[in-house]
Amino acid sequence: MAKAIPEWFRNAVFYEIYPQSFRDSNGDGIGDFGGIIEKLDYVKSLGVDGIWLNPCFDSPFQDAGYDVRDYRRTAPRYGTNADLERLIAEVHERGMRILLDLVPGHTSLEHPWFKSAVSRTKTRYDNYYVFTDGPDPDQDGYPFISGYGERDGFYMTNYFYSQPALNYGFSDPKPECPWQMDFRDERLKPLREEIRKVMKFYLDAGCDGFRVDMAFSLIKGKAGRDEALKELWLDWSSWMKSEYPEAVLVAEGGRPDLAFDCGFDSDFLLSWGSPKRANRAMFRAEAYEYYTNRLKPDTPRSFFSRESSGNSRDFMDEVEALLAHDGGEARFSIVTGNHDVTRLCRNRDANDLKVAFAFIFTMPGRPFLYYGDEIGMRYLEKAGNVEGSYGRGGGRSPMQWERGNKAGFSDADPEKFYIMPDPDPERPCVADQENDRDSLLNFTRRLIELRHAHPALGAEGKLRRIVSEYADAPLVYERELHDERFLVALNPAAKAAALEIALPGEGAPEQLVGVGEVSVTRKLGTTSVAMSGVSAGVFRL
Ligand code: ISL
Ligand code: CA
Repeated sequence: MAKAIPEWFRNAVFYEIYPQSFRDSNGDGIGDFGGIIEKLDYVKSLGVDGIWLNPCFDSPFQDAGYDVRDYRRTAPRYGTNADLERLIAEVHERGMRILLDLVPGHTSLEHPWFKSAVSRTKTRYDNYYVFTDGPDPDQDGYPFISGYGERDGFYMTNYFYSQPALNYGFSDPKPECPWQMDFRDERLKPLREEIRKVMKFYLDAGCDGFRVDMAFSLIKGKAGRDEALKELWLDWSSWMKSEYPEAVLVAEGGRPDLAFDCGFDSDFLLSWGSPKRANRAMFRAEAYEYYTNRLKPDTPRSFFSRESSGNSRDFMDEVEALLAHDGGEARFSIVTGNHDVTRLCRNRDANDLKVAFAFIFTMPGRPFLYYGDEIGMRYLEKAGNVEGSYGRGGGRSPMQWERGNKAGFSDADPEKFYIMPDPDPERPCVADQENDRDSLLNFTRRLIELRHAHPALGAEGKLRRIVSEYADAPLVYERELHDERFLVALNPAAKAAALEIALPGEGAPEQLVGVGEVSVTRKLGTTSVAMSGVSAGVFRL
């Protein structure tokens, strides 16, 4: 069974920092630990409780660091291990927490384990990766790379060709494929132990847990795979929870129900995890264009769009099912975006974003804010491929702190920046938005502040759906905890909306935050909600 969530995590809000793009402190054009430290007061000013830092480990950077060469050493371009410890200490000094990115599914080709495993000689690392027993034609549909290294066999990849899959075994090994080892095979234990020690290494260095990359990719197979994953993850998670009761694990799994059973404290509600992913995608903030671009043309678009032809019902159905599964603990995370998807800002202006944020920050769970989304940073279509970003580079551009061609990101010549900055001189920046009461930045701060001031609006408040069934109508829900009740009304569509809802009580409730015009009037047992196009309101009942 899953262990309880630590107290600090109960109502936590996170900020995702992509280290190479946040702030460069030594003028080489690449963000670093020192740069993040310089900006921690800003991060704190957002009101967030924790940071998720993307991989910062030694790597040949063929997938921006998701190809680890040495789990125990930070990438020199970000700083030393001691610098990381200093960052952790500075985060703690400000009363925040920090999650590192654990990548247990694969390493880079340059990891010593792989170099040893792929060599001609037999070594203790031979079973660390999935290799065929020779130039075996029966690869059982798995992705293998042939013709690399001296070993008489092919290696399985987990993502790019440069990310060989670590071997946690198969849930349903096939006798005709002897290279498929049973996930309980004793010979696989040393790798599990190594990864446990990597977690211990960083927990001892002070980090507060991990975001776990591709958490459910570890065990291969079809039949019985979920059960095998539970066994694997409960082993690690229960060890972690008993040794480090304050630490948390957040899965990148897209399946919060499975993640709960595995002992994770949360999982991202990602578009790709769900059997109904089209539904998630058309509603979710995170990735809808990314997916709709690949879906059939008649697929409904995101609910959060001005034509608002998507509906919110399927997503809310799924959220309710998840809440039922985890007993109301809401072990899922809705994100504004991440380093893999198009930025939410694409095809939306600041008001559209405010409506979407009003949703994300008043829903159950533990939301994650992707760096730069709080100022509406744009998705750069022309970013090109940088360190294996391929289609994803547009959302990884340098953080825009101030005006000017360097944007306060670095002292280096912008030509030397790690990745292309937004070329538009009118691009949004922190400095401008700090001074504007109505900016997206200050709106985001108010939402996060409200969430903390009123736990009913936060992770574990009860969610009661009032309206979610229409394709082009508002989404209205109530949040409640102890003696506090709030009404949230969202109308992302361009056209105004008016509806009557069943909500006991009299008088006009107090509006705490909003965008556009939303009025709620209650008379003789009927509540009328009138909303302008592109509007949102949070009301105290
Ligand atoms: O990147 C995606 C789409 O372009 C996602 O579907 C991605 O495959 C999925 O989110 C897994 O991503 C994670 O592992 C990858 C790494 O490249 C991603 O950056 C990371 O978030 C391999 O480690
Ligand atoms: Ca630097």
